[in-house]
Order: sequence, then structure tokens, then C-alpha cells
Amino acid sequence: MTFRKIQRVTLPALYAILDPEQTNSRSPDIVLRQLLEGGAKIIQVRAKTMSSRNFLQLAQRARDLTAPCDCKLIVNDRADIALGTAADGVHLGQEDLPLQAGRKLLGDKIIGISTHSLEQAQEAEADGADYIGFGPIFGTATKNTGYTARGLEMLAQIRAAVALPIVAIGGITEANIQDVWQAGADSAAIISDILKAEEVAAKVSAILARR
Ligand code: 3NM
Repeated sequence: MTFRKIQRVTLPALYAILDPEQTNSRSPDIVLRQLLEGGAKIIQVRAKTMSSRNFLQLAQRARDLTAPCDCKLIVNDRADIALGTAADGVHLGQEDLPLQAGRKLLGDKIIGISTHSLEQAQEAEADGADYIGFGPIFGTATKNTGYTARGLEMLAQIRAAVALPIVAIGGITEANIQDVWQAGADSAAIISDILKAEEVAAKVSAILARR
């Protein structure tokens, strides 16, 4: 097994997720431009029901727009689409490709793993993830994760137990994001509070100003 240095990536404080199903019917391309205009430096594209072809095209357009802005691009679930679009990495859930398989495909690209417990977080770290997602921190209507809200205290416990960057997710908003950073998250992932905002760019910059 190759040696992987812990903390290989540094994540910006806000991890914006672009899910075309959550944009209040606005074009994902327009919303993507607004995320960048607001100052997002890492964007994940997430498309649970899109065809592979359409998801690939969305990710390709996202790559074309993010690259000149020095914004990292992460593809949710799909290592093949991450590879095919020269994204910076992939985010894998507990039911997706196992980390080792993703690593074989993606080599040195960023691989993040969704976790919902201390055990999963430690396993992801031992397996060589570059960061862990942890959640849901608060209640969220965006995704039925099947898990109860983990809360800030559990986030702090995870922080104490793993050295990897932590991306907290689930119910995070402009109003509570400082608590999430305070509890030890390196980065906070947000879908609805940003994508449902009337002015997406202004929302992103307001959130970043809280850091
Ligand atoms: N994953 P919002 S919670 C995609 O806990 C996702 O793993 C979660 O959306 C997890 O910011 C979640 O609108 C939804 O709450 C996040």
C-alpha cells in the first residue's frame, strides 16, 4: 500500500454544491456563474437523476467555468465523470464505489467520502480519503439521509478523532455556519440556503464574509 500524507488538500471554508434539482428552476449554468461571482472556490456538481450524458456535459461546462477562477471542481458519486471532465476529484457516498476502487481510477485526484458516524470517519481516514463529509449536522429537507441530525457536539467529536479535513453538511445556512466552523469543520457544504437564495452571488459572498 502506498503511503498517503494526511492533509493532502486544503479546503476553502465554503463548499458549494450545485444540484440542478434545487435551483428553483433556474439554469444550472447561470447559477454556476453566480456561485463563482460570489467567490466560491470549491464547487461540487451533484445530479442524482440526470442521464450520464447530461451529467457529463454539466460537469464539463462546470470545469470550463471553474478553471479560470481557480475554483476546484468535485463530481458527486461518479469517478468516470470526474475523470472524463478533468475535475479535481470525486465525492463518494457509502453506497458508491469503495475508496480503493476510486483511488485506482483517479490516482492522485481528490477523493472525499460521506460519513455519518465516528466509525465511518475513521475508516475513511484509514483507507486514504482526502477529506470526509460528515452529516447531517442539522435537519435538512434536501436529502433523506436516513440519519438523524448529528449536531455540533458530534461534529466536535469527529474533529478530535480524525486529522483529515472535514466538510460538514446538512441544514447549514448563513445563520448557523459560524457555529459549524467553530465546532471544527474545515469547510461547510451548503445546497439549499445558497441555491434557493434570490441573489446567489450575494448569498455566497455574505456567507464568506462570516469567516
Ligand atoms: N448529504 P442542504 S445532507 C447531500 O448528511 C447531503 O451526508 C448529507 O443539503 C449527509 O444544505 C445533504 O440543503 C443535503 O441541507 C444537504
